Amino acid sequence: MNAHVLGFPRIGLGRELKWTLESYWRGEASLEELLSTAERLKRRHWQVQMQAGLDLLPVGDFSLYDHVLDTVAMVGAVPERFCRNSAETGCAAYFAMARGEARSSIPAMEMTKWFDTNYHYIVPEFTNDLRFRKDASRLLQDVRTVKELGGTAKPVLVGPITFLLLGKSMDGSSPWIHLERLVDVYSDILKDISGECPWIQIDEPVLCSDLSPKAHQEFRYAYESFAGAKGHARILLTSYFGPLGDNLPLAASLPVDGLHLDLVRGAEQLPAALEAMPSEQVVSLGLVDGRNIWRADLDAAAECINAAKQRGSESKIMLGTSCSLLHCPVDVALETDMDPSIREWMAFAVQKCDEVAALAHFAETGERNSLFAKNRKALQARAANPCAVDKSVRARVDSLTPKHYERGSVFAERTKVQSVRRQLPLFPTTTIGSFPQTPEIRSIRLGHKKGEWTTEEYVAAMKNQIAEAVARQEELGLDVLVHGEPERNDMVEYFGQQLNGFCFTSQGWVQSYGSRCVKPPVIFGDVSRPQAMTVDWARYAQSLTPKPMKGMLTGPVTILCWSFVRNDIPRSEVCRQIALAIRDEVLDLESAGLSIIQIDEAALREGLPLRAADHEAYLRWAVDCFRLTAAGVRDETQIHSHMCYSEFNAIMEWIAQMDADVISIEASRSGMALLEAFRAVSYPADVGPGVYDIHSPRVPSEEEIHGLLKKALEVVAPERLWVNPDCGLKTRGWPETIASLKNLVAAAKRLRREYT
Ligand code: THG
Ligand code: ZN
Repeated sequence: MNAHVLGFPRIGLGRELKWTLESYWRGEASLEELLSTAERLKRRHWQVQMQAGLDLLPVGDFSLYDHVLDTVAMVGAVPERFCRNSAETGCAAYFAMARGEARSSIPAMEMTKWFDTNYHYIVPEFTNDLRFRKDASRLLQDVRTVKELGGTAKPVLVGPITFLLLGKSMDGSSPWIHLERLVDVYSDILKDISGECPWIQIDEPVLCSDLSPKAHQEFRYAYESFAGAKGHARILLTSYFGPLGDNLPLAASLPVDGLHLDLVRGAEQLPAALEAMPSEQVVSLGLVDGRNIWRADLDAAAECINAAKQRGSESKIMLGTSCSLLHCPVDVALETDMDPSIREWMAFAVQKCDEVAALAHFAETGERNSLFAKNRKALQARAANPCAVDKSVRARVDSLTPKHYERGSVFAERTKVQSVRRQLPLFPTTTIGSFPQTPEIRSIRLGHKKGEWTTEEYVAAMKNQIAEAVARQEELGLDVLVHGEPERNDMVEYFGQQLNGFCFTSQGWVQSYGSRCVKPPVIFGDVSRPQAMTVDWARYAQSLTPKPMKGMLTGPVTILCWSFVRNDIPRSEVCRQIALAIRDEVLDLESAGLSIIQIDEAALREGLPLRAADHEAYLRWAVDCFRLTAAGVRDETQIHSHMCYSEFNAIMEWIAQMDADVISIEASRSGMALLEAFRAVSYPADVGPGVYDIHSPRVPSEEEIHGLLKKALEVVAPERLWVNPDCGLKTRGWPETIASLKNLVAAAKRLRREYT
């Protein structure tokens, strides 16, 4: 029986990778120190898996920054701008691709969300003249290390079709023109490693998305080529993040030795898949959820194993996680502060290895070991927990009527009575919400958390920070101000900490991109709001200035997407509960005198299902939940929203249906291209297309911002256009923030002169 995980979290139990990377980037740690930390982490992770009793150890799942970027490096698909300085190879070029090269102002490669997760990958860039060159040295080295440790290595590669479909063409040429050469490079790599490994895992999560006939054809070409290159090794083709659906006939007919199925999100596909797969092919059952933190229902998983066994010999089965464990935290044993009765319901990466091993043992012997009993007991306790159900919350959701989702009047009417508009100039300037989270701010929050600061001291220190941020904005001449969010660690965690139904890990870090991590809250019970969450800070900030201050909230869909969510009721139901809690906060802010309230839905696009056929159902409830939070206010109150990532052209109609008065979006990196979508649906309300990229410390010139605004005006009417950066500024420093905002205000002023 082959038991395996598709990948292990790489950030480390104590986020060692993060600390070493950041100190290396600051020039404090040497390359040797960085690499030795990486080596230590890899070995530790293999050891954890060996101790759990897993047979195949993934190699190549670890990365110093991102596994898609590793693939770029492995196949030599390095964009031209990083090749000029031939002295800079290896790590320097690698990190230049990830983070840009400040000295020579070479911009980084773009990053975007990995399917519908909160993880970001580096987007491969394709040009007509791109050349490939194999570099599999790291992979080979790791294979050898695993051998030394006494394990069996299973190299993990991002598949060529997924690689091409995730990349972007920089010159209009089709990425498919590279397939043949790319397949040659992969074949070469397979030849290098096939002698050393019984199995090679090739990840093609795009198999769980809508594929064109062209993609189907290219799949066949690639995997038929690999069949000739793999030697004695066997190829495990993995699908994950959903069922194969209409790609099942394709996947089951490719000449691969094994096929991995996500049986957490695609539980229902098992019978059809078993039917479709050739009898000699191995099925890898992805039964342990790689994306959530709940203990597995091992008895239910055992049913699937029994069904798969009926197909014949048990050697035709592998046991695994649904997807890589990259998306879950490392070890629940560290959570010593958590209510132990709730902690009992959870399994992080280390515990999931044990679950996979227990299932493999069952598949082999028919025996349910002690972990089965343990999980059964925990699941029963969880189901019976009184905290999971709050009758008043359920009743409130049940009593909702269509009018709870409707503002008093349509935008055209509201805009006439929104007094804040009379106060604002043409092209009003604002920021998205957060200002730099300085070391000082972090240390104030930490001091308070540790009890070193009294609450009074903490509040006073935070008020100072807010006052400073307000003063800076007034000095800059911004029109609509924000308080800067110094009190917030994370835009989701902050709200979760104040809501019922949530609990928190202290070490449950999950990689977001590079060295950056998030610590998603856990939603285990019905959600409600015991008291106001942001009103005191907002009221204080407004009291400091005659200019309008925005009340800043995170929307329900984003809170949902960036949490670990209970799996005993539908996500849409959880989202509606959150929406009601935020709605109450919106109304409290309004009563406190805030005339503008921003409800961010940074993650709305990311939550979009991978299959177009599922889009409408999701968008219906997601947009409804946003409307539910906003619809209680008077016409006079202006509702703003912000969304990250620009790829939402396809869902513009739905964005219009959110019915916000002002929406700000990321746009600078696409040179305002996405605004065309706003024209296409004749978007009725105000738009603030981001005029500079906050992901880089680069200061945009007034000229450049002015140019982007002129471009925006080709699509957006002057009286509808706002001026703001792409996103919040929490990861930036003050010097570049001030310099950039100065130019932003100057560009807006120049435009005003031109228009009056
Ligand atoms: N919160 C959550 N998810 C997110 C974002 C967020 N996903 C998308 C986007 N924003 C990702 N961006 C970031 C930016 C910065 C950080 C994490 C994700 C970050 N993290 C700190 C770190 O790794 O040092 C830890 C956070 C902390 O100090 O509390 O800086 O905003 N949920
Ligand atoms: Zn954003």
